[in-house]
Amino acid sequence: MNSHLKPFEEPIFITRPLLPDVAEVQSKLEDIWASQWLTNNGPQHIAFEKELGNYLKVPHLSLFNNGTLALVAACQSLGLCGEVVTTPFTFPATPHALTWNNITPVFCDVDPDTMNIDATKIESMITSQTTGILAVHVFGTPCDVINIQDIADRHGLKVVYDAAHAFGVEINETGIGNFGDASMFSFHATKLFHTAEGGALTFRDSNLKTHIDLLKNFGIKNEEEVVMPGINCKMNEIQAAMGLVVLGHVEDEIRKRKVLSETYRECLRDVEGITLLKAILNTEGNYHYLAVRINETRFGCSRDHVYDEFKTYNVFTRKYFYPLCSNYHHYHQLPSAKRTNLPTATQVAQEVLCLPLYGALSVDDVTKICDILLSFRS
Ligand code: T4K
Repeated sequence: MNSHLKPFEEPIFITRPLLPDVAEVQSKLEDIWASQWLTNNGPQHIAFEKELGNYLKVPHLSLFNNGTLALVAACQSLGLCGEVVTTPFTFPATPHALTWNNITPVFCDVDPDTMNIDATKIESMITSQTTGILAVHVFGTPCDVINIQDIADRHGLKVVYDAAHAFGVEINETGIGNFGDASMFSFHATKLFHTAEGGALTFRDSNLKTHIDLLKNFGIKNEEEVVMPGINCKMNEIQAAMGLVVLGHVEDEIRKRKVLSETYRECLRDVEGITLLKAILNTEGNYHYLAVRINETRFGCSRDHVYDEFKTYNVFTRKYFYPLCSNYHHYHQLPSAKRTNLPTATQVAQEVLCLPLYGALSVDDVTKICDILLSFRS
């Protein structure tokens, strides 16, 4: 430990939830109590669905109790089956959503700059069994949506985006939820915008909204008709009320994170062996994560050493997403999971570290985190 740098007195986590004044939530809870309506498309749900659709600039949106089940429902509603091409550099929910639909994930390598699925390699992974592409906007950086759609159109495939990290991201002022056949957003407590737990699907096709709204409520059309074997993954009134409150503060949170992200960039810009994600042209980012790549040889120590050493300073970074999903024991036998098929993803997963980023941090905190990081160089 460097004698000039003292550990933080309180732990600094990778993130902390955006928590507005509890009085604001209390007031919404009083409305819920007065209505005696706790779930099943109540007034909070109706209001939140509308406000969120406007915020995300999407024509159709359906709320869910979490992002994972939203993804499972999207794959099922679009009729995906057989094989779906996806990325190994993601949270387990992405390939698991395929497995829960009896679909085989086919892992495609990633782009070294964006860490998203490499659109130039997708076609080589397509077989006669392929029905779709499930891509992830990792850390909020948009995928190559134009080329992915082009490949899908030429091969008759559906496109689903896991947009869990991409809340509020826009490409040329178009909400990211307008691309592909459906996009999933996660509103977990660790997300930039949250409803404690929760999620949403967005899509352009209004028929899909009708189908998905039935699917998430057991397939119940009315008191006497059940039209499909649906499931229960509805968002309840308390989650929706939380969403309405938090939505009013999310712009402020993004502004704060932007300042902190710029501080990180300023401090780490010219450091040998540290690479920050590049800004993408015509894209409005959301400053959700601060991911760096650490090249062991050039920086002087490994990502894992940095991760361990940070703990001694009470700083808890995360190795999102190590190990690769393709290395999980239930996927590693798949032909596409071979390391030789995934050289870039394998390297990225060894090098990426997410540093703490949330609105309640101060610029001084971030400067100190960077000083600590730089002190690890040998
Ligand atoms: N697709 C992608 C690409 C995703 O990243 C995710 C979720 C999903 C799909 C699935 O969406 P959901 O079904 O969850 O809606 C966290 C989250 O649990 C997970 O939602 C998220 N991705 C993932 C990236 O991060 P962990 O295992 O890192 O969470 P945990 O509990 O270790 O929390 C991290 C830190 O956050 C804690 O050390 C402290 C802080 N924290 C956490 C919670 C839960 C708080 O301060 N308060 C809290 O309430 O997975």
